[in-house]
Amino acid sequence: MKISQYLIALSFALGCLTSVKATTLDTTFRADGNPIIRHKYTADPAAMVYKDKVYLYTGHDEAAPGHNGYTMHDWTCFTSTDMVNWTEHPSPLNVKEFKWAKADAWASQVIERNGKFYWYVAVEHGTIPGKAIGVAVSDSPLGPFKDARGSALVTNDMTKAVKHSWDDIDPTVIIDKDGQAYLFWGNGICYYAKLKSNMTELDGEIKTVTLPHYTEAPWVHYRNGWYYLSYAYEFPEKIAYAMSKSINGPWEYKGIINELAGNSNTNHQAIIEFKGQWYFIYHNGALVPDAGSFHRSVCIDYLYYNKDGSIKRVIMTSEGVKPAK
Ligand code: FUB
Repeated sequence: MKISQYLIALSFALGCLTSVKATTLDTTFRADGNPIIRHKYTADPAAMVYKDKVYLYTGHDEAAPGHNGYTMHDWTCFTSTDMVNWTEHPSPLNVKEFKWAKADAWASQVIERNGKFYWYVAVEHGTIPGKAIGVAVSDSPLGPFKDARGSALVTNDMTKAVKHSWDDIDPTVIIDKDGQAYLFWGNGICYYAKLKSNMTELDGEIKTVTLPHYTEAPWVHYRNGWYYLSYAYEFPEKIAYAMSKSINGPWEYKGIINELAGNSNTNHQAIIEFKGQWYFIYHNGALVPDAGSFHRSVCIDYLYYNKDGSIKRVIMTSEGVKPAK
């Protein structure tokens, strides 16, 4: 059996082992391995480290059992000081906050700038056919978050590189060392653009990055002189990545970092460093009774680098990670 087949089989095995457990809001719980959240279905993780705490924001899968599609109305927020003991906070953002949108609280990311927190989201636009990207802002990472513009930041009529209407999804934002912020996003093609320092307007043209078998879910991070652009590869999705010395490229494709995550067609990663350790945060379809592509669950495993800066393949585990010191 090849290593990739073994990992897929392992992932499916994990998917059969974990069942939903009840908890209440504002309670602290200890993650009992992967998936880390077992009282609801969570997807599309994005994580931010702020003042020695990890803020984990996720989508929320609420499809009726057997429904073959996404039902997603709001986003969730969990915090931790050690990656194992978590506190769930009341949902800080619902798609209803964006009056111009009509549905679909899809993938998102929160980033801090000058003491304000900006939450970039993908939603379905109410009047311009297709998906769109919005941005909400708050003085606290726990919210409440308010629509920062009263209109979409990116709409389907602004992007022409692919023909389908859901190419404007999965926003991720990075602020470069010189203070310039960049927004990356896209399904079927990876778009990127500069953001103005107010974080709520694009600054200049929308460009594209060519990446092999790019599907969606870009995430950009920086380490030791390298920029890393990870993304969902093929469909069903693995996670692959490219590296560059500049955020404007050229990007060199480096390979797969995570195999199919088990019982879910999609995968969606966040990569963070916390207390000297790197983490790979993703989702799978491992949580019964409704486990699957529309009932996903967030997991965390370690991420390691080689000496040349390339990333080692992630080993998905049922045990998850140990408390960070
Ligand atoms: O959760 C809805 C969509 O599925 C996300 O936007 C994609 O990244 C995929 O995970």
